[in-house]
Amino acid sequence: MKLVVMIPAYNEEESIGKVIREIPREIDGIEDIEVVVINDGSTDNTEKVAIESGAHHVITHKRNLGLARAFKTGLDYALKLGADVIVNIDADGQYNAKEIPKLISPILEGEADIVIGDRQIDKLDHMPKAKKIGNKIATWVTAKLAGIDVRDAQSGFRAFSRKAAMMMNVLGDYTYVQETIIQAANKGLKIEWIPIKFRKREGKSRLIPNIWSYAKRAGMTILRTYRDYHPLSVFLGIGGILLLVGLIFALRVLIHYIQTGMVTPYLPSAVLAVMLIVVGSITIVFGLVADMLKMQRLMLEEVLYRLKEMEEAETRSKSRQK
Ligand SMILES: Nc1nc2c(ncn2[C@@H]2O[C@H](COP(=O)(O)OP(=O)(O)OP(=O)(O)O)[C@@H](O)[C@H]2O)c(=O)[nH]1
Ligand SMILES: [Mg+2]
Repeated sequence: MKLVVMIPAYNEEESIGKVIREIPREIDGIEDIEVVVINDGSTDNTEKVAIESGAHHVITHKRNLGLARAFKTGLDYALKLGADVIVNIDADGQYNAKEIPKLISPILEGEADIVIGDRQIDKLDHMPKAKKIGNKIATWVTAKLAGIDVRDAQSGFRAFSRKAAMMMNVLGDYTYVQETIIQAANKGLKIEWIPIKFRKREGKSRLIPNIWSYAKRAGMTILRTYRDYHPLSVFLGIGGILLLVGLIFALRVLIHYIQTGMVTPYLPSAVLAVMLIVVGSITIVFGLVADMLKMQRLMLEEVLYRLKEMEEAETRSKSRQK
């Protein structure tokens, strides 16, 4: 069994060394452990410190592409290395890598495809109140959209089985955390939650300049992901509401017409009714087309999965021949 620990990092020279040093070098059931740092266009010494601290691979984006893209780079790279289990941990030192054996245990036991560390934010003294509320709302929305039990959607300490990692197609460019949960739920993967420690952040957050910009950008990714998996209900919902409101206006005009034989005083309502009915109907038709596109997407994802499997089998047979 091979474990790859991946660490996306953006200007984390202060903390990345400790994170790497905390990674256990021997774990029961694992023969090989490799550490991959994805240095996302850092302008400090993150790369140098990572190498000096014992990272086996440092992949550098020439410029800052964002956490989600760095996560995708790391996942692809870990799969190319032939990982059986992949752990993602942040570079800011808030998670304790010594908890990796506990995190990967359900995957090694074959009980889960993905394991996510639950920071139990209710119990955290060092997290500001506003951030706690934001975290709770985002977790609740993710749970509703994914339709599964979600304890802490924003946690960056996670383990993936090879199969789960191959199934992830991260499309957002800001954060991957909620998107991967919604995808996993839709693909029928089993997610398990394990309570973990979460330390106070030393230094400023790289990802969250303020809570509103985070909410806006993460919210967009969450909604997009949901739309991609449930286009029919999204467009049918929006179109249905427009159509219903349009019909109510139309009814008002019709009743007046039956009573008086005139439409004129209600002309604005009549125009609005027609507009709403037309836009609502188009939205519903659009939903049907989007549903067909979803089928294409699912098929493409299946093809992508098989391609990754083939690539992986090739890597394994090459490394056996060496
Ligand atoms: N690759 C990459 N990583 C980033 C970027 N921004 C943040 N990160 C990394 O993502 C991890 C989480 O970022 P943080 O800034 O700690 O955000 P957070 O943990 O959600 O929020 P805090 O509670 O403020 O720490 C850290 O390892 C960062 O180095 C980025 O633009 N690119
Ligand atoms: Mg952090």
